[in-house]
Amino acid sequence: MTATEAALAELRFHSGKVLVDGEIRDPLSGQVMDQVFPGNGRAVAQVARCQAEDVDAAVTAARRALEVGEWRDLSARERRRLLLRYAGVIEADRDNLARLNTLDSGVPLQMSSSFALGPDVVADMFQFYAGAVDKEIGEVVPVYPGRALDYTVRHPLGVIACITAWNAPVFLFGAKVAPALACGNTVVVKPSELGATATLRLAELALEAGIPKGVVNVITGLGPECGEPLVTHRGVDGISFTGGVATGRHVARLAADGLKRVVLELGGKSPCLVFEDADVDAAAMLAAGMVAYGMSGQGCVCATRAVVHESVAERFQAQVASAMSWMRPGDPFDPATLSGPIVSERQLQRVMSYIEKGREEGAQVVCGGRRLQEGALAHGFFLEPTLLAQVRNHMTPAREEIFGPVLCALTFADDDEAIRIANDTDYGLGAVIMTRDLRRAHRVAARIEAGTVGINLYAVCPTLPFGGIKQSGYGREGSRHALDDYSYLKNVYVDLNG
Ligand code: TXE
Repeated sequence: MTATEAALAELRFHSGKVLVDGEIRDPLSGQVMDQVFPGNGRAVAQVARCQAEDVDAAVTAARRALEVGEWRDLSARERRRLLLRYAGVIEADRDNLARLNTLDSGVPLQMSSSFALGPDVVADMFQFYAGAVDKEIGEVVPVYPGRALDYTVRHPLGVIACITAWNAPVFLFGAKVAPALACGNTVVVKPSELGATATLRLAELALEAGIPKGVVNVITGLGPECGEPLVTHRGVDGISFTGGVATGRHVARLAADGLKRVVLELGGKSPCLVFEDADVDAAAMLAAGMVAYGMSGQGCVCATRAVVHESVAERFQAQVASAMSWMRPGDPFDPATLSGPIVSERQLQRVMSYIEKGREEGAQVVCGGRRLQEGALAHGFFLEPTLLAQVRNHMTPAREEIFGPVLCALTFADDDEAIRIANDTDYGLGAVIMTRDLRRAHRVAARIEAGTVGINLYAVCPTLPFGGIKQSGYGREGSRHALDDYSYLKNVYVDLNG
């Protein structure tokens, strides 16, 4: 029995359901579709195929929950207490949630259980924002010419639509729902149609924690049938979206009609700059790890362009190829597996087409590039981690987000050229600078156009603001800055004359 077969025999989850107004039930549409597990290509669950009527039911429930005030009008102490309790039940369910994250995304269990991506960091997000609830302090503002007192307060936006992608269902739920709830909003979460079991479980845990029904709702389905009616619904006040650029742009356009507040997290083409004084072995390990380990490059902030000083390029490439050779994909439920499959056959074909395009445009495939179909991997969507060398920044694999285990290696001659290549992209999510020279590190960091810059490493932590510029989107997740995206500022003027 494979690790996946053993896990599937044991795992219990909601299949083909929605969670609306505290009730886990069939969709009103009566329609479901298969959820295919990327590790074996088989249907392992069903996903409810919601239509406009389900969207309406979920938004109505969220609006009702907002307006009765059971959540919005709670005292800071009480909301903090419930969010901390929510964090506690997420922690208690961590092993189950990690497995559901693997089931929904194909991300190996080791990564689904890690602090970078798994239930622990989501529990931490709820703790972090629970702590923020009673520290939201307004301002007293000087005002003239009359005698007056003027102060500011923050209010929730209302009902937030949280639309998430398939690559990190548990993490993305926390990144959006924790700050939204902390501000007093209610939410309708729409996870990717590729896998919804973890999202349903997280919403169920909100009920177990004592969060009132209707505050957290989950509907599922396809973008045009379920996502669009959600974005355009009159009862939705704000949208927090993670997904591809084309979809994000479309969502922003639809939201513009209702002038709704939007947060967009749209991925990237992040560079990893390796200077001649860097620890080249560490740089190679980091670069290989970001595309080959764990999510197999299906992470928005993965540095997929290695921009390497020409004097160390050969050594860097050899080390990357060596690291990739032992980061080979395997059964996602095997706790020893470091690297997983691509999420779907369609996405696998897309990734392979980028490798082919790179070859045609003059890149050299140093290692990988082949679909893995041996033994237990036969029916899954597995691809060897791939290093493309001799890549120039105008080539297609260097310009477009591949979202697979493919690293493009480019070279530079001096710092100015490195920065020029790093910034010559439509995206602006992240960048890593590998150097032992602190002055250079800060000098370069100041000139990089990206929402996050890592010097010798990246980290994900609820205390850090995360988000992009340019085509990577706008708004910030994590940190106290996320609270601004889920609330509005009210100014209160008090006349003191008379
Ligand atoms: O994402 P989509 P896909 C990138 C990555 C990937 C590409 C396509 O390059 O190859 O996007 O991935 C919902 N109105 N990223 O097709 O379509 C959809 O149901 C409202 C980067 O999976 O953007 C899902 O819940 N919603 C990214 C969510 O949008 C709509 C993570 C994302 O799906 C909709 C994932 C519509 N018209 C992919 N159409 C990152 N930022 O990390 C779809 N959706």
